[in-house]
Amino acid sequence: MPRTPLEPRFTVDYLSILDSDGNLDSALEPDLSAAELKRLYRAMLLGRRLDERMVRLQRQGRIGTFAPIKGQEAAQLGSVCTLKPTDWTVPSFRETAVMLWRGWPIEKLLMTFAGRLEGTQPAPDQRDLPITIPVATQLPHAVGLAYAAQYRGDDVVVMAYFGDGATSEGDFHEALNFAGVWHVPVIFVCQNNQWAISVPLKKQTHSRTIAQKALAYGLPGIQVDGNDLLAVYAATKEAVDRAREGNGPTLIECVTYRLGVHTTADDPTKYRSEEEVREWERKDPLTRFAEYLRKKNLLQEGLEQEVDEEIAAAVKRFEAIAPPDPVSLFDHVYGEAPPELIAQREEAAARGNDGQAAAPGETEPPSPPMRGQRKTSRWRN
Ligand SMILES: Cc1ncc(C[n+]2csc(CCOP(=O)(O)OP(=O)(O)O)c2C)c(N)n1
Ligand SMILES: [Mg+2]
Repeated sequence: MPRTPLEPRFTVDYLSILDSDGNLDSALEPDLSAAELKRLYRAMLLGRRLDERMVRLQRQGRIGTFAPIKGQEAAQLGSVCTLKPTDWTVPSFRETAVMLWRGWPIEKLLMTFAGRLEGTQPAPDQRDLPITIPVATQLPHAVGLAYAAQYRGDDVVVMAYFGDGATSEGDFHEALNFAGVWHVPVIFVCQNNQWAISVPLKKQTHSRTIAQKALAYGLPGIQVDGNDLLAVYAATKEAVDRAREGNGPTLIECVTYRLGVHTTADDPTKYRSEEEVREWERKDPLTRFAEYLRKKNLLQEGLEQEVDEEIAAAVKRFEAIAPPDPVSLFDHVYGEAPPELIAQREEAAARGNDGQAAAPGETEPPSPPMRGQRKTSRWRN
């Protein structure tokens, strides 16, 4: 049966500028100044060293569950560095390097992962949404922010971050659809790190690329080597310029790899091979960029120590902050707390900070348990 090919014929491009062997395509080399390159490398190193430190802090029980970024520094910094402070970022839960670049103090990030509410709150003038744990739910919010900016005529671009696993959620598709229909200034940065906890990419999608999903929604999509900061920068800069000029959204797929655990509660040896990890370690974005800088004579001596000292000072400040009142655990769960929760809150308040029942004569909790005996809450039944 004769058929007429529809025009335009769709294509998806792949961009790489500095490959894993350090070969540079100098015709595509972005125009970044020495100062900008040095700042970016410092930010990558800070992201990496803080990441390693945070894993250790979690292992020592000094912070709670944490999602490391190791291996994804180029994808995060190559993209976020193209924004102005007046633009918006919309993170998922694995964007430490993005947040550092946007000015989140280290101790605030530590507070976040220590379960402290104050850590999650952006400064009043900061245009970053807080970390989002429910996968992909931040994406419609990002489109909403971009829609508002367009409606008000503000010079604002929104950059939303998410993973390969998020592309299987309805929110991802709804966000891309609305972004396309409304032609709003939003950049979708997918960090395709090959895994969604233990689910590999091939079980996530049968598409050859994630970038091509943009075509279904009428937006440009590009796949880049996400471990190549120069390629991520070039692709994102183009997308941001396009969005700022009123020419709509873009989906950028950064092909990268999570070198570490999914979170500190995960054991990846159960589902992926050592060889696979070794293979990606060879493509490490940090060593690749360091080599590029070394060739330009821009690598600063003693930088690692300087960065470690910055982290150590922040850890000290974090640990000097008074612990939270345990009763605050009950805050912000419900708009209007149900009676069971109010009763539990009162019981906890009567126990005081050490978690023990009040002494006779002090306020009696409703049903004091024996010392060491676990009290079953009504929620559990
Ligand atoms: C809606 C929802 N479903 C399930 C989870 C549990 N969960 C947390 S992270 C994750 C995998 C996410 O994978 P991906 O989007 O690739 O991001 P990555 O963790 O690799 O950065 C899942 C299923 C969740 N947080 N939210
Ligand atoms: Mg993933």
